Amino acid sequence: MSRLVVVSNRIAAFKDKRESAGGLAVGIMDSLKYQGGLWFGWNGKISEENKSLEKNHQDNITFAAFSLTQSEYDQYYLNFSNTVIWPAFHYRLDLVQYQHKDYDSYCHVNEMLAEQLRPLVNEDDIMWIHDYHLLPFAAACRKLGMKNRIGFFLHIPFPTSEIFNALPPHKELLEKLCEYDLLGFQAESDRQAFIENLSLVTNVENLDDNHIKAYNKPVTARVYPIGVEPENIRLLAEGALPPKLAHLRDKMNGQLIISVDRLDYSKGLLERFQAYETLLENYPQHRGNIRYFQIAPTSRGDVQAYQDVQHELETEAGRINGHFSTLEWTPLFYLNQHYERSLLMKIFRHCEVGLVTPLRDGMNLVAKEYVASQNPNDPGVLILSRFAGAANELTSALLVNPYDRDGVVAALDKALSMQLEERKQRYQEMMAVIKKNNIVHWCQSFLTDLKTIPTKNEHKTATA
Ligand code: GDG
Repeated sequence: MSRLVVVSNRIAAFKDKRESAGGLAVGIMDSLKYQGGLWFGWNGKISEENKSLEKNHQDNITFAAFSLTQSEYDQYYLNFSNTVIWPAFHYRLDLVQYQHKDYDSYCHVNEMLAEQLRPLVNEDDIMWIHDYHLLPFAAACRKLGMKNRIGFFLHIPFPTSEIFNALPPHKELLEKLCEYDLLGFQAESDRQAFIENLSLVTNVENLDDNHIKAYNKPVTARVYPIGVEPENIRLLAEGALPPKLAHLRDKMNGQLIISVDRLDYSKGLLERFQAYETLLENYPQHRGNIRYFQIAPTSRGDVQAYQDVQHELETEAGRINGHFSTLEWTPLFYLNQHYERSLLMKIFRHCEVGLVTPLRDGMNLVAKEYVASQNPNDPGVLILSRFAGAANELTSALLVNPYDRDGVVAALDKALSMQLEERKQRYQEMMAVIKKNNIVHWCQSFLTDLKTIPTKNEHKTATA
């Protein structure tokens, strides 16, 4: 059996326990264990001298981690990946700061990584590359003569042409993406946006539904909505709350609203705080009876736009609490901290409403985790942004437009007063999808396609 080689910006630490790793890391690790293989990624360290790979072997998997120099970290990671691609792909051109030298570094790092990886890859290995830091990775591998089957999964949205065209290297990026054999997207809208962008810059031949030919290269572009591990989440969520928290929950009468996000401007945290404020303003019957918990661990704290949103949230949380708090009641708990995964799932289960309102999101796993954590006999209600990929599957959530404050407020009021029958019905409909499209299904369908689609080489031979 051919081995699987996974390449991602960050590598899961080989010592990560299964219970504490997120679903994505678990899904990939399970595929690697089954097939045997290699996980290649950044160890999160910055080092000027040490360019040798940090290697570990465990459970049939070799972990090979590289470090970045300070200038690679600044230009490839902070600037081009996180101050150009991330904001643009989340429709925030106002936050894009493009410089040629950052794009050059981005391509250079991709080439350097391909060179480091090449000696570790066998001819018949299949390669699965993850996310927006590595758009040109297959092109870099092809330049080195590597003929392996290479697939790519984009975890974030793919923007429409009005946005994508604003990126100076947009044509080059599209051509480089066509060096992959398989391109995976979270949602049909992302796949369509990619094809539309491609059609504007080159001739695209439709071979059949998902197979196209562009720049004379065959590419398969398909949708694979990422999932979670519902059974594992259920087990974590069912466990007892730590005693202090259980005591706190008992003391807190009334209903709880929970949101969990990396602290990121794409998640719509500020708009959410404002919607909560309007709820308290317009529906005074909820005052004193509800509490909203926002867990938002700092993310990409070196990027200015992330520091800005963090300050804005602190100000807003203080202002809202200052306005509405009483001696007995605090309406909003803003927790800028990271919590253990197993605790998060328990917290989800104890909260009556899951409020997930990103302005734009590839999928949003929190929405699925919230539902999978619920007690089937007394489930909470999910409020979900229609701009999250998850909204395509979780159609029984209360779907909202996060830019429509009054709409979010009305959904909050509806969720807080929803009867058990309706909550159960919606929960069951969402669980059916979550169970079917779980993380194992996601890994397996991507890898089955990657192993079976005609590759660029086979296609050349067949058409020669
Ligand atoms: C990208 C795409 C796509 C959050 N806080 C804590 C914590 N988390 C966990 C959540 C969830 C994960 O992080 C976040 O996943 P999301 O999907 O919600 O969002 P991104 O991080 O932006 O992920 C996204 C995803 O890739 C997968 O393809 O869905 O659209 O943007 O699992 O639970 N985990 C722990 N402590 C925290 O404080 N342990």
